[in-house]
Amino acid sequence: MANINEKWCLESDQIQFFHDNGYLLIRSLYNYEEVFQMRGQFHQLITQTDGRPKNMSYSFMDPKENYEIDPFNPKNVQGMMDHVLASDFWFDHFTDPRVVSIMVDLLGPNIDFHNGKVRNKPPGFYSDQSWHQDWPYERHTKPELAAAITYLDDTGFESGATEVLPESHLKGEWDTSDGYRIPDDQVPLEEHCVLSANAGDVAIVHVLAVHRAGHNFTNTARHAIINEYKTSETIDQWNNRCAFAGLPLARNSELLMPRVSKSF
Ligand SMILES: O=C(O)CCC(=O)C(=O)O
Repeated sequence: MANINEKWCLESDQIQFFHDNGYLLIRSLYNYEEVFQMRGQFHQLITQTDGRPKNMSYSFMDPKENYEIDPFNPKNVQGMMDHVLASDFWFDHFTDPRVVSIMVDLLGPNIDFHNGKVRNKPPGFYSDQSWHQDWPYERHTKPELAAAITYLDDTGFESGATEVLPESHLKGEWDTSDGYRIPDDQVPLEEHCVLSANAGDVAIVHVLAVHRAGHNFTNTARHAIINEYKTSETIDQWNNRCAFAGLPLARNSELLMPRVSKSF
């Protein structure tokens, strides 16, 4: 359990790696007990889908032929928007001092929340979002945003690991086929990197980094939470109406949010 004063400082080589490559995989940010608790809370989130705040939304994946339903995710929940409204636990998750201080290290001293969502890969999940940058989905005056992907399961290549193209964030906005998708032939496959993650790892992805979700060829669902953060200096041009959008989380490198449920 972390308190407001407990910052997580990245090593200088981790900060440099993020600036050079546009992503960073942080191993075991959450320990075994924290992952156990988070998975319990997450199980409630994806099984108790009724009676939630109206602004929260769920999407469900049709069961895939030749794949089993994972009993942990019996409704095949594929995605959620604004899960941060679900409870104090999830509020404390996106305001976790460790994650906010990581964003201070990587983006700058003044950090706001951008939005929160769930991205699952049920058995047989096929990722049709393709290679993309998050930028066209969340335009601002400056590309000073990053996503923190918290993995709740071990997620390897066969099971839908996130894939990234190192250094792609240094090349500005990439051409797309439809405003969002970057054609496969623009992304040199020998250069991309598979982020094989363990439960409790967190990947940070720069808003301009070219990346994609992998497919899940296994009978076990993979679950992840994506919270996004921005500097206070960059101004929303996308019309962000997501829950807690723009909530100030750090100013002059000082963290602002108290713990609510004392879970993180
Ligand atoms: O789920 C993943 O592995 C990546 C998700 C992603 O690319 C996105 O939501 O923009």
